[in-house]
Amino acid sequence: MAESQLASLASRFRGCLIGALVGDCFGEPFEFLGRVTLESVKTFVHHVEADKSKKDTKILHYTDDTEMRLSIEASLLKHKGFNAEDMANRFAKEYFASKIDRNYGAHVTKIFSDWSSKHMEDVFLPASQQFNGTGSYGNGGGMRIAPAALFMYKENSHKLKELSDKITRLTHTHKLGILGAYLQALAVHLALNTAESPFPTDKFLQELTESMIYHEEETFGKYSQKPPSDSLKLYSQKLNAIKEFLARSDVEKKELVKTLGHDVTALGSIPISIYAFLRALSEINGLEGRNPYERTIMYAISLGGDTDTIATMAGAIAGAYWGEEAIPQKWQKNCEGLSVTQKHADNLYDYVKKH
Ligand code: AR6
Ligand code: MG
Repeated sequence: MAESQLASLASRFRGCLIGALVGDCFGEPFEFLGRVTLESVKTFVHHVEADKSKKDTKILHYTDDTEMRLSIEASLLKHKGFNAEDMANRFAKEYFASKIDRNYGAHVTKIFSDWSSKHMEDVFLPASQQFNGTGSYGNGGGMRIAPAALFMYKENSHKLKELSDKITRLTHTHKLGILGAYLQALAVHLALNTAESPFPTDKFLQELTESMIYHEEETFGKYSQKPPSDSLKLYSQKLNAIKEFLARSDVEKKELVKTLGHDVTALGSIPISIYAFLRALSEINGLEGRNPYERTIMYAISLGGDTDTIATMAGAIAGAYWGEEAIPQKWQKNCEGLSVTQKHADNLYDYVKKH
């Protein structure tokens, strides 16, 4: 696909969800490995792209990021909107039914047990009791939120936030967990709605930053919860740092990770995912001949840390802009869950077209 040619909306719906799936499956083998380099990611990708007849080419499994995303899609489609009990049931059912270790966050599974073992009058209660009542600020809200942006394609950002917040609060009630999921949802929503080429980076960052400043003031002015200690405590500050990094050509991985993070927290992973998408709009040394979607995934994984989740979030944004055609067939075919992901993307597209 020529980089200047924009994909159709149907292709972008597929691109977003398949883009997220591939990021999760490709990122999983690298999750919290001590030393991840661009070279090791390239070796892995070459292996995936090698002839399938080779015995050692295995299907790549998805993790909790995708398992929960699929439940959100199925629930939104079934109920034509948010239904808390149904979504919670699906989250728990998939977790307990899975024969594969999907590598869930250490605390979130307690919520699934609470839903299953107690008669829950209020499905939001167990999440609010996590971490001594402060709630989780893990990146579990952001990792799975892309379908909310598709579902709200025609709606404004306030409606998107309402849906994103409800979905996130089922498991994450800390303000940073909720705000981070919304930031990721908004990034996907803006990418999906961007009809300009080349991609308008400054406008995109400005819209994200303005929205974060607005909601951060609203949130931290009203509530007593304080952000965890970190050098940059707010999403808007990290978005400003992204702008500065993009203006420079000499940014080392160490500096990026120190400033933006690459861990399991929402604040420590959603900004670097957005950065990976934006950085990959331009050529990257060592990734010559790769298209911007491929660059996004390979570069995101090379940043290390929580690689499956960072690559899934970056991949959802990239796929929503570049469309399905930008994702190599060989990459797609090696991922578990491709056909259900395609079906959900098509059904969400049909739903949005009719409503
Ligand atoms: N205080 C201290 N630590 C916290 C807090 C808090 N309030 N909130 C989160 N953490 P969890 P998730 C830390 O269990 O967000 C998978 O690998 C704590 O170390 O709510 O759904 C996925 O692929 C906690 O164990 O789950 C994602 O990468 C961790 O954040 C990630 O895990 C995760 O929070 C998603 O995890
Ligand atoms: Mg992860």
